[in-house]
Amino acid sequence: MSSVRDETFEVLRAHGLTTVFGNPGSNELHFLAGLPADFRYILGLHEGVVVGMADGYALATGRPAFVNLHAAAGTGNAMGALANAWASHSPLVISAGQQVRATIGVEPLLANTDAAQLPKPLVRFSAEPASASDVPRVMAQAVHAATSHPRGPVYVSIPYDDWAREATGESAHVALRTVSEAASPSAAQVAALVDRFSRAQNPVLVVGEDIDATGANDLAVALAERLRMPAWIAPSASRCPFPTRHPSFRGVLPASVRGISELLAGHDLVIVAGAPVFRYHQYEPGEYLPAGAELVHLTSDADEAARAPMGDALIGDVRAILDSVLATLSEADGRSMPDPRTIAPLAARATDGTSLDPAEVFDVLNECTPDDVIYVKESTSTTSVFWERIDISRPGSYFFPAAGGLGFGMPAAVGVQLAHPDRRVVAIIGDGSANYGITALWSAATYRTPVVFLVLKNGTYGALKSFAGVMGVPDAPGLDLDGIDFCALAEGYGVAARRARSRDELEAALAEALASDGPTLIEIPTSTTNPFE
Ligand code: TZD
Ligand code: CA
Repeated sequence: MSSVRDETFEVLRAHGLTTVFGNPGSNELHFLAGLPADFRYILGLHEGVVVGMADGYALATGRPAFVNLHAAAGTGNAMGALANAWASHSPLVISAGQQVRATIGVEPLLANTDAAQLPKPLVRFSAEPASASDVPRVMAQAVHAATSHPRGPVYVSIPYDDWAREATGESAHVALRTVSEAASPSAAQVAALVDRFSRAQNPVLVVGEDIDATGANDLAVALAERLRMPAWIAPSASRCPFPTRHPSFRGVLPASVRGISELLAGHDLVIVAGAPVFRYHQYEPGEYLPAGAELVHLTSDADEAARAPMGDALIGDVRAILDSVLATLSEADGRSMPDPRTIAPLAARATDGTSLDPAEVFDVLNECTPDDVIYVKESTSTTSVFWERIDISRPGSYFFPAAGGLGFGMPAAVGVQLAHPDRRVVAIIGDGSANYGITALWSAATYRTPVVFLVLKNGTYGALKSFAGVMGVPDAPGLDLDGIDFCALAEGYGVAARRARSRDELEAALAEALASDGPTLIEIPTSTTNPFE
């Protein structure tokens, strides 16, 4: 007779969920003890790191990732990471241990009181099964909820005395069933889009993370070329859905209402594909759209469609919609391709040999990293200069925290590297951001994931200083963090470390790091840049 635990493993196996990202406690030991040989456990030393690694893994594979957290305290530690996973539609199947069923009511140590409520509203589904025998089915329900569009994290709390209980023996049905989707647009919807796109005199394309997530990057390029229009990445970009050296590419839109309408002035049609409309940040009110412009929004997320303040939305598989439109859309007559951007040569600056300009760091990366490098970035003040300079042309090559929650970068880099052992991951991390996920270094060392961690050390929360200027509040305390030795921290966690104060030192350190089969941290003293310039 099989146990609830055996049948739950069958469900996880059926969905390829044999990697467990976790941090254990007494409630989880019954589940983990004697983990089947076809499963592997990836330990993170803090739950934000556990979920960040799983997020990177899910984003890079395009498949669900399985997480095992410790009850309420562990789930609480993971909430910041869940905010990012929610915004990036990451299919994370999160399980959490719970105290023995009969004791939860009297709240013993490490009971998860009102467990299903705890992770809301950052999960698409949350439950504690009503009985032990229902655990395998609820786990399957969670997987299907996580992977159906718009996809996202889900949560299941399991009392630890459930695992050894006798199963119903009916879980085979649960493990074997599939749930698939058919979200192609109708012929009439495609014809309406084609008509609208063809009538536009001066259209512009805005593409978002779901273009990259569905591998529709080539279709976005084809659409831009067909209509000979400029292309922007939607604000607060968490992925790179458009090749940055394509003649149509203009950059990432600013994350403010006024900033966007000013930049898009003169366009009569804004075509947004695979992004919310829009993920704003700084509050700069104004007109949502420039005068005379209409907006068409293509999205797989019904909530995104519903909450947008302007435009006509079509909900469906964005890749399928673009494919159908391109099948009949004619070339734009009488328009030529936009001129490519010019990338300014490095501003001549007196280098005193003690720090590097972030622009120069990105130029070195363009030169020294392999063509299929994957960047994971969490350095907030360097966003504008990064998008100006970096050369990214392949899908799945860039990840940034989708909700802006710091602590994603270092762990996600480890998860992405685990997902793609054949590609190299370079993590570009601010000296502020590094501290939220620093224990990811231990996981990188332990599982020998050869991530190259670049810590850009400007000694401040640089972006916040710039924000303080924009907001007219210049004297906030707590914006400086001098005196952290990241090389010592890296070595403490078992990661090789170098310091690079000049272009030559950086090139040498990068070459050495890329030749190694283990992780390396390179600390780079950098000058401060303003993301609003
Ligand atoms: N805490 C969390 C979890 N997420 C946040 N986004 C913040 C705090 C606030 N915050 C930002 O939005 S940017 C930033 C903070 C603290 C500064 C990050 O500093 P850094 O990067 O050194 O990583 P820069 O390039 O110096 O800005
Ligand atoms: Ca900094």
